[in-house]
Amino acid sequence: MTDQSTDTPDLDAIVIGAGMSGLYMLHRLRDTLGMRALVVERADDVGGTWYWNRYPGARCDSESYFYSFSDRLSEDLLQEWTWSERFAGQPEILRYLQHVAERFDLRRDIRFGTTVTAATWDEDGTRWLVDTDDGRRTSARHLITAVGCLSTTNLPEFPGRDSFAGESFHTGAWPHEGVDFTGRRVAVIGTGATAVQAVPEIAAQAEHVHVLQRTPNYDIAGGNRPMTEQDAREIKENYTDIWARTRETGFGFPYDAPERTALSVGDEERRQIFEEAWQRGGFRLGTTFNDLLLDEAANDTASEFLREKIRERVHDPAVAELLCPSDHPFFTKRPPLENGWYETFNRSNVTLVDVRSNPIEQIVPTGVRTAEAQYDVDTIVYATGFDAMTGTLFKLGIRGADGVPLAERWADGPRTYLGVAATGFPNLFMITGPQSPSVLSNMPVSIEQHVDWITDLLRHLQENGQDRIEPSEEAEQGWIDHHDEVSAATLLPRANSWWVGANIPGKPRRLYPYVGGVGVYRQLCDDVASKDYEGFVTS
Ligand code: N01
Repeated sequence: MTDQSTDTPDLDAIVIGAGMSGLYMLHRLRDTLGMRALVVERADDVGGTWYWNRYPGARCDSESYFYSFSDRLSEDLLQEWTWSERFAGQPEILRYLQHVAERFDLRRDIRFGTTVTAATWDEDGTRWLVDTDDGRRTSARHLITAVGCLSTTNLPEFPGRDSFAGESFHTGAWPHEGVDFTGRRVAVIGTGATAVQAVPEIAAQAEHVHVLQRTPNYDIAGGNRPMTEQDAREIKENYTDIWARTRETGFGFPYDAPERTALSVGDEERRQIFEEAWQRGGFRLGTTFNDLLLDEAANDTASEFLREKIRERVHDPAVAELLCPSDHPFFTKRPPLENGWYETFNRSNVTLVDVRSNPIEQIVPTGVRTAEAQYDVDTIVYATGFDAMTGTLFKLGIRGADGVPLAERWADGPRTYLGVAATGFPNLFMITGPQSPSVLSNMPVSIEQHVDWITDLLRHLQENGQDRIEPSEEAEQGWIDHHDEVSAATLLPRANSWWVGANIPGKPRRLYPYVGGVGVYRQLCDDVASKDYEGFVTS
């Protein structure tokens, strides 16, 4: 039962989530604004996505040296911390975030092991009342969601799912003690970025792995390798330039922005450009030409280059064809980065099962039954993704000024101003919310931009003696129209991706992240701020 008395009546802000965004937000609220703030976190420690996703092979697809806090948090930390690999593994990123929590003494204002069950706007008190599963109600002037974009797991409702007699795991809620696959027969459902990391590791241990694939992806070579002393020295010397680039480019990466179109060069030259980007690894391949996401003919050249790579690497031509995507253009679903994924299908203990033509019908006590066969296994790994962007926001039970739940207000899709605020929900701010660049960017760059922007806005309110702020209907509709227009100019809406909500039955289909680019978005946000927060109504 909820204790209706508030236990800390004079908090300035409640932040939900102690991942990268919640940690930085707390630091800014306390140290920049001198506010009294509390973070509520459902896990028993900091880390967010890096706390939960402990599956074998979990690793970041952004290079470690720019998947971190920038000089905005601490120049000293940047110079002191040395990453061990070009692409950091989950344990190292978690250690980094734990270090940040220690270094800035953040834990004392985080309530761990606590889930928000409701958040109600109190118009008379001009504050949010936040209920948690420990029966407490806590209030604060401002509510800031720092819940991540991929924090509600998607476990498909296969008939008989709970009848399985073996062990089953979702990759996004992996046991802390790990899973020993030695001698086990395993079914992995899904072939997204997570499965692409996990399957090679599982296959190295297990007796046999059946990989159940519905849609093949255009996987890009990861190119992970140890960070050398020279790498680290060069990176640290160049951090000013690196961060400046991440803040200006389309996806928040410090890679050179492409200036050419794919068809402006000859076939041989284009191939060489793709090959060079492929050899260097990571998302560079997506930044080779400036029209890959805009023009189907341009995109086809990259798609075909990647299909050729698959055919070169997978020995069995029939398996190679099954792994070749053909139903969507390159990068209209998030391309996984792979380190040995395709070679895994040359192993004798790995079988690819096409569950597009042969759909999963049922989970049975001994395994997975498809339309054509039954696969008896000891363990099922659900690498089936997330109810992204809105899944967790809706679970918070947020009710705005007119008592309307956020989930109801957004029944036809998210409605935001700049992806950070929403009409009818005063003093609510979403870090990397829907309709902001978020998952179409290197997350830390977008997280820092949002946190810094929210911090400036809160200071503006403090300085002007204002207690309440929300976007006007007109400004919100203007942002939605702009967002939709930019989305429609790209190829992204064509694919059945989680970016458009296609992975969750009944979810409104529209592009959830903003595709206008990190640099453009930053400029738009700065313009709003420079015009006294144009589009917001304050009192
Ligand atoms: O999830 P996904 P993920 N029957 O949704 C399949 C980030 N990430 O966890 O494509 C059969 O991409 C589904 O099939 P289909 C990254 O942004 C980051 O892999 O819908 N199959 C798909 O193959 C990524 O994009 C890092 O046809 C079903 C898979 O399950 C995001 O997380 C590392 C099914 C789900 O793929 C999500 O990746 C890893 C069904 N009923 C992930 N339902 C970093 O680098 C779903 N599938 C930081």
